[in-house]
Amino acid sequence: MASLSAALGTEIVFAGNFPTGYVPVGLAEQDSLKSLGKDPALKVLNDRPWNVETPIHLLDDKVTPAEKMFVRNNGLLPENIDASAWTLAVQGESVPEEKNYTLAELKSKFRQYTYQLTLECGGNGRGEFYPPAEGNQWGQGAVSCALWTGIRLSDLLRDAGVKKDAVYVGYYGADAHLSGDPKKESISRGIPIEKAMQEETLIAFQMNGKDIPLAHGHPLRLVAGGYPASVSGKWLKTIAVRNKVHDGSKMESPSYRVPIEPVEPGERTSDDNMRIIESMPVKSIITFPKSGAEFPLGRTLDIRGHAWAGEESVSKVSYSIDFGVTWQACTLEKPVNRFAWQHFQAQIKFPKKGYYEVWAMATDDKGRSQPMVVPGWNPKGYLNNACHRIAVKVS
Ligand SMILES: Nc1nc2c(c(=O)[nH]1)N[C@H]1C(S)=C(S)[C@@H](COP(=O)(O)O)O[C@H]1N2
Ligand SMILES: [Mo]
Repeated sequence: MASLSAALGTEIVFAGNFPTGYVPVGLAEQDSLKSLGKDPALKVLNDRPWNVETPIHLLDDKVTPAEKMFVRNNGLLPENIDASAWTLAVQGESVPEEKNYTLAELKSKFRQYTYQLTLECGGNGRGEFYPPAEGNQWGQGAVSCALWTGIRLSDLLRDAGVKKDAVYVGYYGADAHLSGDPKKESISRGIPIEKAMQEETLIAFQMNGKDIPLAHGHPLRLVAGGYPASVSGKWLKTIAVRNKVHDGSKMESPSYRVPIEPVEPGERTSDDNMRIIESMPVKSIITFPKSGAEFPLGRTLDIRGHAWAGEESVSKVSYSIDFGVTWQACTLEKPVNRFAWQHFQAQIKFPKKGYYEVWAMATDDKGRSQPMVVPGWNPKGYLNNACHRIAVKVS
């Protein structure tokens, strides 16, 4: 009992009431975060499958470190991965014949590239929809922007040969379905052939200069920035070049689809009124200070954060301290490469003591801005890009 208290950093007040062998929830969460290589301040939304969210103030780094990267699994984390025996198959109707590559071949045969790529879960922000949409109730922390190193998917496809009728590229990973049934896929999504052919679409084997961590797809992962992160298949085993829209698990409606014509909150809609999400919408987060910051009147507050806009770039970020009535421009950096998030900052002076909120609003290069309120309700709660806001107390 003393060691449990020590591990929790405080006395367990009703420890005498424990059933034998009981593991306090507080410790179980710490242990699981540690086993995933995560910062103990990340939030476990679900442990079967693993869904772990990053508090926004921990996304302050320009390049998201592994220990602060959110985890979104649909199935079971693969075990006993042997990278030295790993192979990738390229198959499907639109290749002349199936071709297999060892991981070592992929690394030696093709040129390697490194890009910083924003990966945002399509359901990021779901928790703000009302009535609640089914699924993990994410806050706004299911986003990352790490450095990914690998080969271009386009180089691999050219090597394997792609027929003229190719329209889509699907992935299959090594993670088992939650039921353990080997005939079921946990998730098998994909991207249009044009997205597959983009320079920045990678078959990656490194993240932030090291082997990809297990939770993020070791030893091989498809990475396609700007699209919902669900298309970036982890533990990649197979690439399927399809002559029709890929039909793997979670490609069907309503998964990763949104209504074409708006629907009443809480209402279902027909499958013909649903489209597959491609580019993610414009969005921004204030990563410093942490919401709830308090500081003395007369000082300026330096805020900073990141903004991204799916396949577009961000042209402007503004902030408001008066609940959206007036807006001032932030300083905005260019992305290090296409599909990387952009950093913004501003120095804010407050007129008097009291409670404020700082709101941030990004605009993409097509002139589209983030909405101040939660956007169109949809059955699965995707694409909530409402302005992020933090509380500030000037005393
Ligand atoms: N094989 C496989 N790939 C996957 C998933 C999965 O469950 N299995 N989840 C997808 C979803 S929905 C998201 S949001 C991202 C999460 O990436 P991360 O866990 O590396 O942050 O991985 C995607 N790739
Ligand atoms: Mo996701």
